[in-house]
Amino acid sequence: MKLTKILGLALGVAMGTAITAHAQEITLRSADIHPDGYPTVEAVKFMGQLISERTNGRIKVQVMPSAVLGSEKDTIEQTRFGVIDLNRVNAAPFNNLVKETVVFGMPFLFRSTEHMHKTVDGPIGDEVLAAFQPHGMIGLTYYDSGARSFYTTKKPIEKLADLKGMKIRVQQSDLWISMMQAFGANPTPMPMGEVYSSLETGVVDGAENNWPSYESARHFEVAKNYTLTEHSLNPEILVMSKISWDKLKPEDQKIIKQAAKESTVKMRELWVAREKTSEQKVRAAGVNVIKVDKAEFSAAMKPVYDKFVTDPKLKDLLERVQAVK
Ligand code: BDP
Repeated sequence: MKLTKILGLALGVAMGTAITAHAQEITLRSADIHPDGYPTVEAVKFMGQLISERTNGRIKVQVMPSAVLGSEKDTIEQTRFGVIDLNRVNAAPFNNLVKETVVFGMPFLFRSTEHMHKTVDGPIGDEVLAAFQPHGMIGLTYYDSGARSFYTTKKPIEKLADLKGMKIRVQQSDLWISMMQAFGANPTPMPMGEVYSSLETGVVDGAENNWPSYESARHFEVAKNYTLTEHSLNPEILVMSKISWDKLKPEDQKIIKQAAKESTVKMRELWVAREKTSEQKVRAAGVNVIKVDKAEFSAAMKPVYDKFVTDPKLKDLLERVQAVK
């Protein structure tokens, strides 16, 4: 073996798992808790194809779906340490670390999907992506996540008062814990992977999510009442480890950033279709879909805004989001 090859190999090992033995070829591992076929997973695969084409196969993306790399909270840490290169996570598990992400999760903030798209596609979206950098991550792009609504195992939620004292699973975020308290519920934070059995065994009385996650994770089998509160349009965020990013040449960084943005367009098409098929599937399975007076739920959210948007910078960010037409 030539000395240069030995050196190359040693370098590859020293630089971590992402760099393969052939010094020029890079495989970026991307985490997702959703399975193959879910729009977020397929969008990152699509991004990988674009990157591979545009680098003549030098850089590839390998999506590791179904939480094989761990829960979202764990994969965020691994991403910061460069163990995972790319990570597609909902904005909520970033809340405690990257304060700016709190704004997008605020209940009943976005008036519509268009409002959310306009916000994340514009300068505000870029500003929040840039806020990841001091925390060891590069914010690449946003994906849709529809609207989140409640679902319960026994008692259906027909009005705000029904939530009183109910044990509701939430994502691991202080904002989401407070939101559930403001709804009158008893929040139980846990990773997505534990929700099915927690619903089944009665550890929680309910949870909340969009149609595709409710269907894909099969929560509809054990929680058959779906109440259309649509309390948050919190988007998904695709990030890259800053450690992995810094190993790349500026031209390759540009290719990745561009491919990520293009994958958002693809993702939105996949999302619209999946929302429909997921809704049809759970309705066909006999789920009890309940309409509510959303104003009543929204009016209960003032304490959440008072508690989480105190910092003048966040207040300004929130007001700018509200002003997006
Ligand atoms: C789904 C998000 C996923 C979250 C999950 C959850 O796509 O990133 O992990 O909700 O509630 O909608 O944990």
